[in-house]
Amino acid sequence: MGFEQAWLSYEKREVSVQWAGIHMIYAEQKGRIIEHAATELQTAFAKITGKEPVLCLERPEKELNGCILLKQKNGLKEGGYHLFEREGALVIEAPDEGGLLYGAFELIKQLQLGNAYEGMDICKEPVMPLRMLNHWDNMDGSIERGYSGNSFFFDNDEILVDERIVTYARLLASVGINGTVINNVNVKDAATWLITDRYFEKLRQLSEILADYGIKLFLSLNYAAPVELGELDSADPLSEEVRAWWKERMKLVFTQVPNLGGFLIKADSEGRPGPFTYGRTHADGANMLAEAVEPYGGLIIWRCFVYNCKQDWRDYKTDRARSGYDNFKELDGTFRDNVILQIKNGPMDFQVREPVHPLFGALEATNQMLEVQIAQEYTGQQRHVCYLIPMFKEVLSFRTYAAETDDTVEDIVSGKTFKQTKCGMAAVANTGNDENWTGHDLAAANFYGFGRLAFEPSAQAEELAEEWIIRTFGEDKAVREVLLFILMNSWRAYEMYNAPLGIGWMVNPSYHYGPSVDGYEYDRWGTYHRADHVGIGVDRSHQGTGYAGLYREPNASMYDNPESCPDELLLFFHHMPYDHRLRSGKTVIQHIYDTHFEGVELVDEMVKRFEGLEGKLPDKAYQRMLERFHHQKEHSREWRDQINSYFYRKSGIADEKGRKIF
Ligand code: GCV
Repeated sequence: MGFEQAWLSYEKREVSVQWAGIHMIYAEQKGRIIEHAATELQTAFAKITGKEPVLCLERPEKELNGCILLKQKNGLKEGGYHLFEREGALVIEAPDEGGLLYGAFELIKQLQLGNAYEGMDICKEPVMPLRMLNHWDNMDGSIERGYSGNSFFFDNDEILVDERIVTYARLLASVGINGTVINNVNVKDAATWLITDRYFEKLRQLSEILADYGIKLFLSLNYAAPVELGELDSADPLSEEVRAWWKERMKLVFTQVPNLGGFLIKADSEGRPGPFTYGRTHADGANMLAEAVEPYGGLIIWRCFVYNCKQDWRDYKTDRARSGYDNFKELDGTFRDNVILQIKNGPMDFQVREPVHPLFGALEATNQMLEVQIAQEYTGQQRHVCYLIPMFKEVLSFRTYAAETDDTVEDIVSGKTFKQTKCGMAAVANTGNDENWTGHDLAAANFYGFGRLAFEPSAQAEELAEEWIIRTFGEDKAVREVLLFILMNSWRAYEMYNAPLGIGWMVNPSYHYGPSVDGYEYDRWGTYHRADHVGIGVDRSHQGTGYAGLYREPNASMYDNPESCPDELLLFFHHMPYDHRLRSGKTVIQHIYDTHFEGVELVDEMVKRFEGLEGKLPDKAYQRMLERFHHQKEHSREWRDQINSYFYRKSGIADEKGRKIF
């Protein structure tokens, strides 16, 4: 299938005389990444300004006006760059090749945004060391929770290496992403064989393309590989035989695929194998693998998404939200230095609203990474628009109180709080082989925004959205204003017509799409709302599951008390009567009715404004989005009516405003 270039389409635009005057690009040092930085600049300038600058092999003698100079120079941290104008030349200085590439993309961004050339002076360093995508692509070509077509990495149990991978690598590098895991964390069947010679050659080719853009290839690993590959009858992490097997295997893998960064592991989770089978801990499992990859500089990224998925809904004490903390807190400080624990943003599973995961701030002596999901599994599956960067900003700015200062989630995963260097942020990817990469064209703003945010978390959600709009669709003012309005209101709108006040999970089981209030209520997954005729919510206070107490003070007390618990999370932490007055002054039930009516009205407004863009956007993109907006309009009504009717029927309390409820 063909593919578009997203924000790297480099459409021709009106530019100032100075920008148009760029005629030469010179890189002082040579190298595979520098070479790509220079050719990317050449292509971008040629297409945008209409004049192709020459790539110069010799340093220009004096006339530097109109030149771009790339120069390796120490002083900034890895991946950092300084881009400035000097006597008419544009200079990019960076300590390494990756920094030069990021500087080149910064320069292209400045050109696309039409910013001033003269006096340009931008100096940036990546805040998070690891900025990764996690693909949940299966080797048969399907994608778990994929909403934009099939995989472009795999088909029919083969690895695809083609032009699309090059564009993929360029897109990643252009926003600062420096690592990618290409296969699903649920490693089964052929994927278990990725660490065998069946796939080495293709993996090596793929990793080389990525390395050209400063990106490390990672793989998800099957913890039980020694058994499932038929070589051993145990995967016990303390068995000498098993340990020796992994050492040998890793030697082979890293010799054949030298650019490999390491492995991501989902163990003892949702039916996947792990060390629990042998009565061992997650630290035993992770450390065994870490020891095996250590000689090659490899990393083991171990997920904390571990919980009992065979729960009894009648059991009010077991709390899935506690499980990550309960499984990993006591292991703090016992992991090897090349292990990173990867923690989802919330304790449940990427709901539209969750509190921040309590492991952040609890682990002090363990490398850790934040995992978010830009694949919109629970947030509209790339059929509804839901720009998630405002949510990620809230997560990153959450104070954990693990220290007196510098204690936010951002501080922790950027290594500031506990002085760590192996940390960062990963996003479950939202790409597939659809022509536009992300199904909904506006979902690409999450792809773009995630990378930019991991590199520069101080960037504002609105600023990133605006950049993405201009880079993708050009400078038209109406396009910018309307798309910005839509993106910036989209998460709020989705939350309004979704499950109320932080409770989550009112979706059709398995698919996780569309309303089903009791869909997960009498199930085994630990995901309940506990609604009856009097009230709704899960008691996670000290009288309930005790979950609120897992946070440090003052967060623990704040969440424990319904009076101080933020409204938007009230039902996550407390079981409340429908007539309880929120801090907003509304009752719980009236809040449910109001937000569901207003959420739909907001969608209507978004769609109305969008329709005004006909003729101003590329036709194909307009039509693709229009179709999705019409669906969202209908589907948000379905959400509104099912949720409102359910709670009206349960509570018997009428809407104060007398609107139609079924
Ligand atoms: C890859 C949720 C999803 C699963 C996913 C899992 C995980 O449960 O629904 O599809 O599996 O999270 O993060 O491992």
